[in-house]
Amino acid sequence: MSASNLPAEASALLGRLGVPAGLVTGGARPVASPITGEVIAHVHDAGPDVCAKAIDTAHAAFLSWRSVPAPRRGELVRLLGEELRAAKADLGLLVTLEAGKTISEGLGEVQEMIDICDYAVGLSRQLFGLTIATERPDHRMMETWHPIGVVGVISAFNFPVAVWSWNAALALVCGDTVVWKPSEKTPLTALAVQALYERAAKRFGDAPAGLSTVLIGGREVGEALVSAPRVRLVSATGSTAMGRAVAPILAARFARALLELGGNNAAIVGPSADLDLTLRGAAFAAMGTAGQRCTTLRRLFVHDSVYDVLIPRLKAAYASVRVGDPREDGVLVGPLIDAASHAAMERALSDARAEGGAVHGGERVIVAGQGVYVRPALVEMPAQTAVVLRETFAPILYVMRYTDLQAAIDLNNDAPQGLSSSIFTNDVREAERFCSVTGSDCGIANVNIGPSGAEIGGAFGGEKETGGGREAGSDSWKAYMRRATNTVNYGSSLPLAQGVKFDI
Ligand code: UN1
Repeated sequence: MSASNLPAEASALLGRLGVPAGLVTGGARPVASPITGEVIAHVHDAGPDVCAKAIDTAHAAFLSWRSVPAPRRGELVRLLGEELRAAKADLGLLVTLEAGKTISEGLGEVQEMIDICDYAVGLSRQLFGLTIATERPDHRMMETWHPIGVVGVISAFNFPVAVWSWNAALALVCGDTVVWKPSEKTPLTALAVQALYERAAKRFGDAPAGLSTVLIGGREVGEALVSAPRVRLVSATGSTAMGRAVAPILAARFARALLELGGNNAAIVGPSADLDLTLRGAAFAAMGTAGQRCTTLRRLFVHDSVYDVLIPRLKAAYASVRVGDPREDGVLVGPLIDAASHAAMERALSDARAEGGAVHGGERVIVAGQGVYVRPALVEMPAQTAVVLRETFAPILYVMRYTDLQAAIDLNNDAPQGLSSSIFTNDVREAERFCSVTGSDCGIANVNIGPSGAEIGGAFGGEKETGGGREAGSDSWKAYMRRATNTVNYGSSLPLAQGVKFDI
């Protein structure tokens, strides 16, 4: 572990990123870095009054922002993208300090923010609806997309800044305003992003106050957002348990929910797979980000004919991958976020043993203060038992043999969640089968790449207990707008639809 002074490093970064010192000192909420467990800042929780005021201000901002032409709204997001480009190194390093990602992954996360800003700028000139053939003469039917209102964003520790940007960049060009509750584990990166947003807003000139706000705090802040009548859409990323708490409250008040919940992602390795490529793809997807992505590869089904070639090589990669301080060159696996996550990993490994699994790795390897470092675990399972079907947010890969492709696809689909999935194969029939109607039931189904590391151009999200939401690219923007169907009569008679007569 390299010698360093994390609190000083964090405070220098926060200063460079423009976060006022008063926001990160003197508060009641300590913020620990998973690198050593050291407390690196103390932030202030937003009380109920601050939350209520932020939502009111966001609503007032919406009333003017909705009338700003969308391409002009895009200009604000363009400026935000510029600020992110200029601050990429500092913000990426802050992600490393606060979330424990490797330097490359911290930078990658900020790059994902830049990408979505670019995407949203283009989108700001493409928010179009359809014109539809009408059955009535001298009529025109069309649809118009309008801003929806205040969007609440609840994000998780593992993508502490990118998830906000997927939502905020789209919401802002769509004419909405944004109130963000980041994970209580990662408030510093959120405050830094807010500072960058404020720089962009200042350069923009006439952005209404409260267009984008961050509220630091625990569960009560999330509850304030979810239950506020003025928050018309809540985009929430986190556990399925969190989604189960959030969804009924939104449903009861007919607000929109965009849920990005658990994932228990699988990959199938067919007999024809390129095993070099599979090895790298599986290793990154399973061990990258210390197994703490929603899209992390957690289940690997390997065809009997290649199992004894691939798995020894994968085990060797597990045994040799460098675990350690995520700031060090060559380290590919950083710390777990906290001791609770380590406890969950230990429980899962013990259950796996009890269910007949052979565990390779998984032991705690470095003790750096309170920092929790583990060697990723590869677990050979005799079958898809209960523990395999349970998402454990830690670097555990369950490996199983299969002989029949459809049986492997069924196993892929047996998980209660449906986020991401992959097949490694050079057989076009297998690849197409996997992507077809009888293939993977997940929101993401890949061929010859792992299930993680999606780019922003596609819609991101999944089915079943993953929550069904889609964010980022494709037509995900529609979740942030309301659709009006307009029928315009430019004639002088009034023919009724379906031939109904009503002559007075
Ligand atoms: C998440 O883990 O919450 O596809 C999102 C990926 C990233 C996003 C992960 N682009 O792995």
